[in-house]
Amino acid sequence: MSAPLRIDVITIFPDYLAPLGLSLLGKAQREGLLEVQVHDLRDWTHDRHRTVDDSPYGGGAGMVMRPDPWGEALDAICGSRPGQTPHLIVPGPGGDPFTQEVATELATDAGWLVFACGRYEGIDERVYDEYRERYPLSVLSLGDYVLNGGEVAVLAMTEAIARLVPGVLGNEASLEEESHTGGLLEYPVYTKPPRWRDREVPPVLLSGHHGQIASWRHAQRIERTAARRPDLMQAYEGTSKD
Ligand code: JDK
Repeated sequence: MSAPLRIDVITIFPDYLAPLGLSLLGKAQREGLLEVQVHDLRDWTHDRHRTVDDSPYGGGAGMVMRPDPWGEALDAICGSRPGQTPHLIVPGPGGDPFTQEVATELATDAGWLVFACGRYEGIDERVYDEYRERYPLSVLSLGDYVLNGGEVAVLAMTEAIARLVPGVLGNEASLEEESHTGGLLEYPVYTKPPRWRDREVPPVLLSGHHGQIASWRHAQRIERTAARRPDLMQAYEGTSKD
């Protein structure tokens, strides 16, 4: 067995990350395929109120995370494994898009990921400047909407990355099939009963004609992609697969 994927998360809301211990990711941790450690940023403050934020220089609404607790936390955590280098990931609404391709790269290339969860209006820019010089650092966005902090983004990214680690999904055939998606949306799926509230399963799926089933599914994928994702459809037509 290969070395486990190691994930550290730094947050002011450690309880927010509790779901990482559930379901498939919890099982992967118990099986030693994955190691997740969640850290409270306030453990690296020194004042009575464990302050992590202050008002923005230059004015404006809201608060900004101070660089000093982040510096101490990142030095301690990123330096905790001699001879190993983490890939730092900071979720942010202005980051590069987090895509399946990025998930695959992070699951494959990096053995150690450190996620830094901002809150308020974000983290003092000097933290990015400092740690970009020391480690590979990616600012990544889940999508074009504004969350209240990085925690939900870390849950989504961690799930997308960890399920790509060999042995975590528990069904390598599903991943195999996923890697052949070829830029189209998925076909609809059905199971028993064959009639539910007067709604029939498409008869071709009950026919046993594997060739016809495959072409019906392909046609469904084209139809859905054209209707819902013109961006993907254009790219697909560009590849001249059809
Ligand atoms: C991390 C703090 C909240 C609120 C400023 C941004 C344009 C200016 C940050 N995909 C995605 N969406 N949201 C996040 C994310 C939000 C975060 C943090 C990740 C840390 N916040 C926040 C407001 C602003 N505002 C939109 C105008 C910045 C990731």
